[in-house]
Amino acid sequence: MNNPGKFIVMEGVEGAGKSRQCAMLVESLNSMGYSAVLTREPGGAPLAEQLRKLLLDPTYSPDAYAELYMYSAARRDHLNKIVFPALDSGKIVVCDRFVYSTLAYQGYGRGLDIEFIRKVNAMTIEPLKVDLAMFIDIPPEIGFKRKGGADKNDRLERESLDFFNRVYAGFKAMCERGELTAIDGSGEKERTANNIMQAVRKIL
Ligand code: Z5A
Repeated sequence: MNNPGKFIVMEGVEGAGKSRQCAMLVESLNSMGYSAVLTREPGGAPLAEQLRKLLLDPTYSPDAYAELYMYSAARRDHLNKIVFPALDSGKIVVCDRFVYSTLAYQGYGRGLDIEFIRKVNAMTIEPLKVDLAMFIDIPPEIGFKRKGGADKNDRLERESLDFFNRVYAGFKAMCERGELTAIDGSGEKERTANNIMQAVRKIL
């Protein structure tokens, strides 16, 4: 798919500042005269948001394969309902988390085979092309400190620091492979936003 629009992804561990940075980026792009929209995964569309609630609810305990397929189902619905139409109309879509989170959490974190996840991801997003995928680099301990600790009502945030360190290592491995562009997220929000804009300008 040769998008008339652009598809930009922001990844990071909990508390890296993704949500804040995605909102700041969309605001900056719109003030520069582009037409940019903000969305997120899991979620972003009505059915996908319902799946998000189920995925984060500590009542349930899906195994890694069940998680993989639920995130993928939410993703396909989100792409069909929100992302493809926006890209077709020439918009810049900024997405808070995407397929790299599946590799990091279900692959490096939960231990599913990375190449298998890559195949599922490729089939799920067909024919989308990602224009830029960034990773806000903050280690998990700092992310949780920024948030004032993990949210115990969130099924995933109940996981051990060991799990989040594996997730972080997975994101770093994707940066080394050139799949993700690393953004230093250790400074003030404005500094991180400047680093992000430098990367985004290259694809505009
Ligand atoms: N997941 C998965 O397993 N597989 C998948 O395929 C996908 C997702 C797509 C939900 O994600 C969960 O789904 C997530 C991965 C999994 N699991 N967990 N755990 P989410 O994106 O909804 O949840 P989150 O990652 O936990 O988001 P978050 O905690 O809101 O983090 P954030 O968006 O990166 O941060 P933020 O809300 O913008 O900022 C957090 C705090 O830090 C806030 O108080 C800010 O004011 C502060 N902050 C931000 N920037 C700074 C700087 N620069 N300095 C100081 N303080 C700052």
